[in-house]
Amino acid sequence: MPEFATVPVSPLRISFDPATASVEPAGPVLTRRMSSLEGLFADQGEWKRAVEEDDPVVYTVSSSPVPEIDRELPQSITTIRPGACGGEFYMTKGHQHPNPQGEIYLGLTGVGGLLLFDGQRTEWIDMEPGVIGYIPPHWAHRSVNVGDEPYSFLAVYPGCAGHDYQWVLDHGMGARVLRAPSGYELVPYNSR
Ligand code: S6P
Ligand code: ZN
Repeated sequence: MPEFATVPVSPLRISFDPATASVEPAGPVLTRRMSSLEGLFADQGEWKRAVEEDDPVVYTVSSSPVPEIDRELPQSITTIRPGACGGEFYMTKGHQHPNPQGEIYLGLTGVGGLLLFDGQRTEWIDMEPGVIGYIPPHWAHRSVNVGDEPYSFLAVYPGCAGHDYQWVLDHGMGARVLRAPSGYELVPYNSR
């Protein structure tokens, strides 16, 4: 018998309902409203106005019951609502994994993008249903909904990876994703 650090999870069949952005069987569900994205949108005045008006939900993260522990491979489905704040598309907070590990995303519904930043280089991967975006170790990552319907994707990552949100507050993401006549445009992070 192999030795497990903790009690192992049983094999699972997990289904996703795009209409409710939920998974079954369900694990933790995280709802991020505008107020939890302080300091991330360039237009802080517009961010404050949105928080005071109705503090809209920007995204949800529905996790399976697989825990974030060593040797396990947790999964979650993020659904970002359509919208923008000061012309900047709705997005996730963004983070780096302090225990550097690769991660994969699979586009499920809508259109969005995966913004990656390693402290020097910025990369952008267009995401749509059926596209796999690969996040190498050490790259901070943020997801953005650039469409007019919910954008959802599956994330699969090692349970030992951890999440560092302060790194993005300290270093930015290299670029911002703005509404543009052609759909969207990437501009340098500190240009606004
Ligand atoms: C976890 C993975 C995703 C994000 C989710 C929300 O490693 O990258 O499940 O947690 O998309 O983004 P954030 O930046 O708020 O954690
Ligand atoms: Zn991640």
